[in-house]
Amino acid sequence: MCPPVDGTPANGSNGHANANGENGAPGNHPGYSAIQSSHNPHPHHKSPYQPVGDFLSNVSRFKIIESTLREGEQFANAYFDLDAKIKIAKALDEFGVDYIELTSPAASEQSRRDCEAICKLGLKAKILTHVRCHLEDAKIAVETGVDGLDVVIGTSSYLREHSHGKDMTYIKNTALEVIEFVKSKGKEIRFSSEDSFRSDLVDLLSIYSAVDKIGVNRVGIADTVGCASPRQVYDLVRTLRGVVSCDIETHFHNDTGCAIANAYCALEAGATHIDTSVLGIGERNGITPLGGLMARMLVADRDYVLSKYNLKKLKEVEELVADYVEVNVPFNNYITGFCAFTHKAGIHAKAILNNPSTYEIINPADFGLTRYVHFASRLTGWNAIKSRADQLGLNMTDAQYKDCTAKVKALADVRKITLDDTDAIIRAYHHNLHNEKEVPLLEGLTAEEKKKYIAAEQELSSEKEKRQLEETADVQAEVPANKKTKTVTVS
Ligand code: HCA
Ligand code: CU
Repeated sequence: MCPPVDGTPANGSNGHANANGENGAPGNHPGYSAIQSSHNPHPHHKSPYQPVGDFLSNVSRFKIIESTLREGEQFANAYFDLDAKIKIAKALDEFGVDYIELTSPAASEQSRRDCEAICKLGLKAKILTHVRCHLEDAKIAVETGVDGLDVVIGTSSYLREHSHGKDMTYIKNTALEVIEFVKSKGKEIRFSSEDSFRSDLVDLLSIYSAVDKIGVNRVGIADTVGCASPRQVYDLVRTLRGVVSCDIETHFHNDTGCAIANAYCALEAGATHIDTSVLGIGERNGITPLGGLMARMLVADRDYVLSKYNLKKLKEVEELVADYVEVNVPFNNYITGFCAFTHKAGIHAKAILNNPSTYEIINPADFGLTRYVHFASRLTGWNAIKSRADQLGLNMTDAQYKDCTAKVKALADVRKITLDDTDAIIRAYHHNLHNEKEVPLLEGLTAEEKKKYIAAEQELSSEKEKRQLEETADVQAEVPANKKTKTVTVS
């Protein structure tokens, strides 16, 4: 089901950042202004984005295993002390993730203490810890109070030869031993193969089938090196779905940019659980990002996503983690990137002002965010200027808006202008319509800029431009003749 982009957006802060990545209030965002849609824009209609609803698909009932506190700890910049881990775990719990995965308690003494402390928080999310497929690690893990263990061992020839050096028989026997042990302690257990996509298919299916038979809760597929394409994912998960009856967890690295698409395809093929991390942080360039997955899944099944996850918390969780790992939220981040809901081209702005769903598949209001229209560029159209003038409480005729827009464009050809500049031009233009004593459209231009502006203005006043303006102008609302021909002096 396609998310209807209906309702007017909340007029709150939306994670916009300036070029330095600092958070900026919307009002400080040069060239942009928050807009409210004028009416309920989106009648519910059948959508081309509807998921393929075959019997295998779990697109409408997936679960999230949130691994910021495990995979995320492998991010180059990450260092989480206990206080940070508690804050992040609580924020993820409020967001509504199903599981929180923690670094192995066998990794260090502090990791073990952190694991115990988080288990004692009494969160709604189940707590997992991620351990090597070793009995000794499993013994430490079951004593920490976790709900379950995610165990993993490398199965590709690369890892068998160059990492742990064990053969498939050893791997299978160890897996069975660890699983029996963890089950005997009443804990949930998942068995996963590292580097699944470069492992031998027969090896994989045979070990998954063996662990399924002894009652493992989930098997895991991991694209450890980020090499898999969505089609390969679909094929492998679908094949596995035919071999095991337990749940299927999937873990996708993003080295080749497929982490979200792969997660989605895995669900279509019958996977049940997706590993994520906040902002995608993890080893190298990370894994499926929580926010990006939410964007994808909201479009696929809005009702399910809204019923389970507190999307309005996304920005807060991301900012928390971004602060701890000392990075900026990327400008083009899913949902929370500063331009994720900003519309610029005149044609887009016009349509968005009429009905946001023309150029938006996601309603920012679902995330407590606001859409923006860029009012200050050579691409700005007269509908945007009309809307901005409206916001400023200034009324003009359509012909006057068009003329004023031409002046904004001319100034934007001279230099980069901001929203404040646009506002100043609109105000001055409006003032000049009603007062004999004209004010300059824009203060503070350099001599060079003034020269360029006058030239641009003259070009605009050329016959061709005039004709275009007049053709589109509202005949009943002519720009006063004395105003049309005037070249406005700029101070
Ligand atoms: C790694 C391990 C892992 C494990 C994934 C899983 C991977 O850091 O190499 O447990 O399913 O990517 O293979 O994160
Ligand atoms: Cu990983």
